[in-house]
Amino acid sequence: LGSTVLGWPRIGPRRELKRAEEAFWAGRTGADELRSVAADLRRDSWTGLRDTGLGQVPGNTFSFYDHVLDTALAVGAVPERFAGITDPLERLFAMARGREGAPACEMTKWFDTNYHYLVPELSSSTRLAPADRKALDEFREAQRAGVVTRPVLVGPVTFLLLSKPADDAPEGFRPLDLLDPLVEVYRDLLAELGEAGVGWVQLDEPAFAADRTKEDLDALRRAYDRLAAAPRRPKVLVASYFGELGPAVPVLASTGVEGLALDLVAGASDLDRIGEIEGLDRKTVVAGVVDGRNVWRTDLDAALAKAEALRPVAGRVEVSTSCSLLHVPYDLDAETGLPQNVVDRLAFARQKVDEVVLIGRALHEGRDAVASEFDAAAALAEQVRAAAAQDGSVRRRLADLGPDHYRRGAADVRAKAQRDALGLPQVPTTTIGSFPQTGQIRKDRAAHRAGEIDDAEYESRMRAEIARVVGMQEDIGLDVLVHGEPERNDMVQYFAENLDGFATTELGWVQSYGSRCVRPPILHSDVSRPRPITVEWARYAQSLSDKPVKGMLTGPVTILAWSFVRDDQPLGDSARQVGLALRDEVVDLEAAGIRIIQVDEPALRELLPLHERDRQAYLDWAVDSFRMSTGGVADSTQIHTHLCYSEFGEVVGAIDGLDADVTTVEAARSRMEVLGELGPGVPRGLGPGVYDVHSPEIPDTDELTGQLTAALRHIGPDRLWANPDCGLKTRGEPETVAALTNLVAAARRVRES
Ligand code: THG
Ligand code: ZN
Repeated sequence: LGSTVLGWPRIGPRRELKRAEEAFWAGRTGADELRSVAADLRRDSWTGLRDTGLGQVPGNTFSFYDHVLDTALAVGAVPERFAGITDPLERLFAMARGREGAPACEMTKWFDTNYHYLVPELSSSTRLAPADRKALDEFREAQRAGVVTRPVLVGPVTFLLLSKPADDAPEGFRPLDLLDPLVEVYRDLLAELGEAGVGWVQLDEPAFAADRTKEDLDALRRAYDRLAAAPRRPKVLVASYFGELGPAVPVLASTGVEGLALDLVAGASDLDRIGEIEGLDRKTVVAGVVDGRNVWRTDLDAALAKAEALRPVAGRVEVSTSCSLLHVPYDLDAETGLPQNVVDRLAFARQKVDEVVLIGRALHEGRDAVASEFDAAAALAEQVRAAAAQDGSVRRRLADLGPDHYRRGAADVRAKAQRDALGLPQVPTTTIGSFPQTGQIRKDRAAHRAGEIDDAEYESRMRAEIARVVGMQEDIGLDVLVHGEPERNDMVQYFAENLDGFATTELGWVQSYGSRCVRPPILHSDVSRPRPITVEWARYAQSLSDKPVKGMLTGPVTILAWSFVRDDQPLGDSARQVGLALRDEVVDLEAAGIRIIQVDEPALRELLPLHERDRQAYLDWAVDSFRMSTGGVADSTQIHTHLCYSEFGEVVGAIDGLDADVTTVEAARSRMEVLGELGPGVPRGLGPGVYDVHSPEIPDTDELTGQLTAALRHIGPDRLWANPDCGLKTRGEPETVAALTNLVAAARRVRES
């Protein structure tokens, strides 16, 4: 096996795959061109990884969209509505993106990362069978390029645990019911790979890093006992990541698989009990000691010590990343604008591979063989540590905060003060914040970034756009306006660029879903706000209207959830620092005459820890940091928040805890069912989104009136708000105007009745 990495990014160092796919989808290019870009990317990945000196290169890490979708296609789990599409590429993209009469598969978050996968749909009638041969084809393709790879597939148990019952599945059907037939399919796939000369295959079972039932563990044992007994199979490496494996370690150790990969970054506690586990002495244990989720350089000696700790118990030890490198940018060397003291602390995917190779050599050849590299890395780390200054004033301010800083007046007292101050009608109409980003706005922002237009020119163009958007909202007749956010590229990146303690990258793209990428900012130091960020834009927008214009901010949890965060202090401490910086902004907005301030937390639920035992502590600091950011305003100032989902489950209590005066959520697709959950639990203003902004269809007034009327069955007219279910950034302008006009008409009808 040798030193290795569990996976590799696929979008291309310059987002080549994204460009090729979007050109193909738009009909500008054909499938051959797309396939050829993909083949080049695969070849470059394989040869590039081989040339680093890794002992083994992972295969099948490429994907046109998503590796869970690829696995569904490999085992024949194609929902009925796509079964008629014969062209494989067309079918893949139809499942991912939908087509006329066949809506796309649901997309959801890959564990606690910012990657999204497509949810397989299974039913008792799903005929599982080996279908496409992507893993095999790519193994052969790599072989032709001179590289022997270890094909990676999602393991059968995780595949089932991530699947959902198809709409037509019989009552009581559970995906896990298909374990035996699915394992038979994997046996066939393994046999094909074995016959083609594959030495090792990697089956990923990250579902076991979350809390699992005894039944799940039994399924794991049953699956791998059966797979281990398969004829003509390659050696099997079962990989888990994103946390400790806990009780799954002895289960896997007792099966006949040859290898086990452990995440010793997020799941280092697995080492505590490793000595008691029987059967590991017959296995290769892959020590995931280089963090695949974050961008910091590895403490090489500490990582080596973890790998060494496995030596007495494991048959053989190899070194790897904690998880696939899908979650980090390609190459630090491509960044030219980062400060040197930050660069000295960073490692992106390519740099992490070099670290794996070094630690692997230290493990097998002795530290002396790589002493100069280890010592140089340690010296640099020491130098960085010595130079790192804590921001004393931030820390003092945080230490001085008392309970009053987190607390506002009683909700009913605030409601009365706000009624008097704002004079809004019943069922007020508003939007979530962003308005369509026209091509011109994007061009203006790019020209400003490139220095082609100066600050004054940029500001005047953005002001013109704000004036246009405010005028448009006045014409439509909305009650609470927004400035439209033309100056923002992304709701997290924008704040990171304007706060001290964050760095932002030029090429640090990470796949979010399909062809969509984000550049997560890097939180490297204590956070503070050098100067007001949004205040002048908000003041200007408010000067144009007598109606309240909302101030718009991104909340501390979301800023952290969509950034690379510090690993030298608890996340809660970083959240409080961001919360304090936002508090200054909120207070300044109020002083500038802004009467309604929205602090969005769409990622509140995303960051929920995988293990139940960690959740309350998370929710406590999440709520605290939000309340700190909003706790500095008068009772008459109205605080809004927006959450991008409609199933609240374990976060209902926390949403109540945020104590926002108005909460807007997604609800259109669930026909207001969400109000059953939130209505009683959150006794303040509520804006259940009445139409789905992700669809280009224009909702008519009757339909919107129906949604509002349905909402009124759950909450009173004094608490209900009328709004779309998310920001309008990705919509076109004509449809936006039409939809909002109907929304205003619907709200008027409801008021009259
Ligand atoms: N911002 C950030 N992270 C996010 C989201 C976000 N993570 C979760 C969720 N939203 C992911 N959704 C998206 C939606 C659209 C895009 C990316 C993630 C997107 N990206 C552009 C692209 O790939 O072309 C690039 C955007 C840019 O120029 O910065 O469209 O909203 N931080
Ligand atoms: Zn939203």
